[in-house]
Amino acid sequence: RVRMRGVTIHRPIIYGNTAVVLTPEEKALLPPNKQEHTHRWTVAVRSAASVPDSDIVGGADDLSYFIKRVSFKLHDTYQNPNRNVDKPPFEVSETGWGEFEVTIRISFITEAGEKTVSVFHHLKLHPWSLLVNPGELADPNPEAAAKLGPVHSWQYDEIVFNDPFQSFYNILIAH
Ligand code: SLL
Repeated sequence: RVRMRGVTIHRPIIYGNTAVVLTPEEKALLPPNKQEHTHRWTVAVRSAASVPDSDIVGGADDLSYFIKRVSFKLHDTYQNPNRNVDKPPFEVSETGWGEFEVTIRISFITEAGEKTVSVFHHLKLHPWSLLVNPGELADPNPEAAAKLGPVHSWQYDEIVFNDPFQSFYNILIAH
Protein backbone atom coordinates (compact mmCIF):
# COMPACT_ATOMS: atom_id res chain seq x y z
CA ARG A 1 0.00 0.00 0.00
CA VAL A 2 1.89 3.00 -1.29
CA ARG A 3 0.85 6.54 -0.47
CA MET A 4 1.56 9.21 -3.04
CA ARG A 5 3.17 11.81 -0.82
CA GLY A 6 2.51 15.41 -1.77
CA VAL A 7 -0.32 14.49 -4.15
CA THR A 8 -3.81 15.95 -3.77
CA ILE A 9 -6.79 14.82 -5.79
CA HIS A 10 -10.33 16.09 -5.42
CA ARG A 11 -13.79 15.19 -6.62
CA PRO A 12 -16.52 17.84 -7.00
CA ILE A 13 -19.90 17.08 -5.48
CA ILE A 14 -23.14 18.86 -4.78
CA TYR A 15 -25.43 18.14 -1.87
CA GLY A 16 -28.78 19.60 -0.98
CA ASN A 17 -32.47 19.18 -1.55
CA THR A 18 -35.48 19.83 -3.72
CA ALA A 19 -38.98 20.25 -2.24
CA VAL A 20 -42.51 20.56 -3.61
CA VAL A 21 -45.81 21.39 -1.92
CA LEU A 22 -48.12 18.37 -1.64
CA THR A 23 -51.31 18.64 -3.65
CA PRO A 24 -54.61 18.00 -1.80
CA GLU A 25 -54.81 14.69 -3.70
CA GLU A 26 -51.35 13.62 -2.51
CA LYS A 27 -52.18 14.68 1.06
CA ALA A 28 -55.31 12.53 1.00
CA LEU A 29 -53.17 9.46 0.27
CA LEU A 30 -50.93 9.97 3.32
CA PRO A 31 -51.52 7.80 6.40
CA PRO A 32 -53.35 9.40 9.37
CA ASN A 33 -50.10 10.05 11.30
CA LYS A 34 -48.77 12.16 8.40
CA GLN A 35 -51.81 14.33 7.69
CA GLU A 36 -50.01 17.47 8.87
CA HIS A 37 -47.28 16.96 6.25
CA THR A 38 -47.09 19.74 3.66
CA HIS A 39 -44.14 18.88 1.39
CA ARG A 40 -42.40 16.10 -0.47
CA TRP A 41 -38.63 16.47 -0.56
CA THR A 42 -35.48 14.72 -1.71
CA VAL A 43 -32.08 15.22 -0.10
CA ALA A 44 -29.11 13.96 -2.12
CA VAL A 45 -25.40 13.83 -2.77
CA ARG A 46 -24.58 13.98 -6.46
CA SER A 47 -21.70 14.54 -8.78
CA ALA A 48 -21.21 18.22 -9.52
CA ALA A 49 -21.33 17.17 -13.18
CA SER A 50 -25.03 16.34 -12.81
CA VAL A 51 -28.00 18.66 -13.16
CA PRO A 52 -29.51 19.36 -9.71
CA ASP A 53 -33.12 19.95 -10.76
CA SER A 54 -33.42 16.96 -13.07
CA ASP A 55 -34.33 13.39 -12.31
CA ILE A 56 -31.27 12.12 -14.14
CA VAL A 57 -29.36 9.54 -12.11
CA GLY A 58 -26.66 7.03 -12.85
CA GLY A 59 -24.25 7.35 -15.75
CA ALA A 60 -22.13 10.47 -15.31
CA ASP A 61 -23.75 11.01 -11.91
CA ASP A 62 -22.59 7.69 -10.47
CA LEU A 63 -20.29 8.39 -7.52
CA SER A 64 -20.18 4.76 -6.42
CA TYR A 65 -16.75 4.19 -7.95
CA PHE A 66 -15.33 5.93 -4.86
CA ILE A 67 -18.28 6.39 -2.45
CA LYS A 68 -19.40 3.26 -0.60
CA ARG A 69 -22.20 4.71 1.52
CA VAL A 70 -24.00 7.95 2.20
CA SER A 71 -25.80 8.16 5.56
CA PHE A 72 -28.49 10.77 5.94
CA LYS A 73 -29.39 11.57 9.55
CA LEU A 74 -32.89 13.05 9.56
CA HIS A 75 -34.72 14.90 12.32
CA ASP A 76 -35.68 12.65 15.25
CA THR A 77 -39.38 13.13 14.43
CA TYR A 78 -38.81 10.65 11.57
CA GLN A 79 -39.00 6.91 11.99
CA ASN A 80 -35.54 5.36 11.54
CA PRO A 81 -33.88 8.78 11.21
CA ASN A 82 -30.59 7.18 10.10
CA ARG A 83 -30.94 6.34 6.41
CA ASN A 84 -28.03 4.47 4.85
CA VAL A 85 -27.80 4.48 1.08
CA ASP A 86 -25.30 2.00 -0.35
CA LYS A 87 -25.82 2.54 -4.06
CA PRO A 88 -26.70 5.43 -6.35
CA PRO A 89 -28.71 7.51 -6.45
CA PHE A 90 -27.43 8.62 -3.04
CA GLU A 91 -30.66 10.24 -1.93
CA VAL A 92 -33.61 10.02 0.45
CA SER A 93 -37.15 11.14 -0.35
CA GLU A 94 -39.71 11.84 2.36
CA THR A 95 -42.72 13.92 3.19
CA GLY A 96 -42.81 16.34 6.11
CA TRP A 97 -43.84 19.70 7.47
CA GLY A 98 -40.66 21.30 8.77
CA GLU A 99 -37.15 22.33 7.89
CA PHE A 100 -34.20 20.89 9.83
CA GLU A 101 -30.49 20.20 9.61
CA VAL A 102 -29.59 16.98 7.80
CA THR A 103 -26.25 15.40 8.73
CA ILE A 104 -24.75 13.73 5.67
CA ARG A 105 -21.93 11.23 6.22
CA ILE A 106 -20.03 10.13 3.16
CA SER A 107 -17.87 7.01 3.42
CA PHE A 108 -15.50 5.75 0.80
CA ILE A 109 -14.64 2.43 -0.75
CA THR A 110 -12.28 0.30 1.36
CA GLU A 111 -9.50 0.85 -1.16
CA ALA A 112 -9.44 4.56 -0.24
CA GLY A 113 -8.36 4.00 3.36
CA GLU A 114 -10.06 7.32 4.09
CA LYS A 115 -12.19 8.46 7.02
CA THR A 116 -15.85 9.33 6.66
CA VAL A 117 -16.55 12.94 5.67
CA SER A 118 -19.50 14.78 7.26
CA VAL A 119 -21.35 17.72 5.75
CA PHE A 120 -24.49 19.48 6.93
CA HIS A 121 -27.44 20.66 4.90
CA HIS A 122 -30.35 22.77 6.07
CA LEU A 123 -33.35 21.10 4.44
CA LYS A 124 -35.18 23.91 2.67
CA LEU A 125 -38.93 23.69 2.04
CA HIS A 126 -40.04 27.32 1.70
CA PRO A 127 -39.17 29.63 -1.22
CA TRP A 128 -36.85 32.48 -0.26
CA SER A 129 -39.22 35.02 -1.80
CA LEU A 130 -42.04 34.09 0.59
CA LEU A 131 -39.97 34.54 3.74
CA VAL A 132 -40.90 38.15 4.33
CA ASN A 133 -39.05 38.55 7.61
CA PRO A 134 -35.57 37.02 7.87
CA GLY A 135 -35.62 34.05 10.21
CA GLU A 136 -39.41 33.94 10.10
CA LEU A 137 -40.74 30.70 11.60
CA ALA A 138 -44.33 30.72 10.39
CA ASP A 139 -44.92 28.73 7.20
CA PRO A 140 -45.68 30.83 4.13
CA ASN A 141 -49.00 30.53 2.36
CA PRO A 142 -48.95 27.04 0.76
CA GLU A 143 -50.99 28.12 -2.31
CA ALA A 144 -48.49 30.86 -3.09
CA ALA A 145 -45.61 28.44 -2.52
CA ALA A 146 -47.16 25.82 -4.83
CA LYS A 147 -47.44 28.40 -7.65
CA LEU A 148 -43.73 29.19 -7.37
CA GLY A 149 -42.86 25.56 -8.10
CA PRO A 150 -40.12 23.38 -6.60
CA VAL A 151 -37.62 24.82 -4.12
CA HIS A 152 -33.97 23.99 -4.75
CA SER A 153 -31.15 24.38 -2.26
CA TRP A 154 -27.77 22.98 -3.30
CA GLN A 155 -24.21 23.48 -2.19
CA TYR A 156 -21.05 22.82 -4.11
CA ASP A 157 -18.14 21.15 -2.37
CA GLU A 158 -15.00 19.23 -3.18
CA ILE A 159 -13.92 16.02 -1.49
CA VAL A 160 -10.17 16.33 -1.14
CA PHE A 161 -7.83 13.37 -0.77
CA ASN A 162 -4.30 14.13 0.37
CA ASP A 163 -1.47 11.61 -0.07
CA PRO A 164 -3.86 9.06 -1.63
CA PHE A 165 -2.95 5.40 -1.92
CA GLN A 166 -1.63 4.67 -5.40
CA SER A 167 -4.34 2.06 -6.02
CA PHE A 168 -7.10 4.48 -4.97
CA TYR A 169 -5.61 7.24 -7.08
CA ASN A 170 -5.69 4.88 -10.07
CA ILE A 171 -9.38 4.18 -9.46
CA LEU A 172 -10.16 7.90 -9.27
CA ILE A 173 -8.36 8.89 -12.45
CA ALA A 174 -9.86 5.97 -14.39
CA HIS A 175 -13.25 7.76 -14.15
C1 SLL B 1 -38.79 22.42 14.49
N1 SLL B 1 -36.82 22.43 13.14
O1 SLL B 1 -38.23 22.20 15.56
C2 SLL B 1 -38.13 21.94 13.23
C3 SLL B 1 -38.20 20.47 13.19
C4 SLL B 1 -39.09 18.51 11.99
C5 SLL B 1 -39.81 18.14 10.81
C6 SLL B 1 -38.81 20.01 11.97
C7 SLL B 1 -41.67 14.96 9.90
C8 SLL B 1 -42.39 14.61 11.10
C9 SLL B 1 -43.19 13.36 11.10
C10 SLL B 1 -41.17 16.38 9.90
O2 SLL B 1 -41.48 17.15 9.02
N2 SLL B 1 -40.31 16.82 10.86
O3 SLL B 1 -43.09 12.54 10.21
O4 SLL B 1 -43.95 13.26 12.05
O5 SLL B 1 -39.81 23.04 14.38
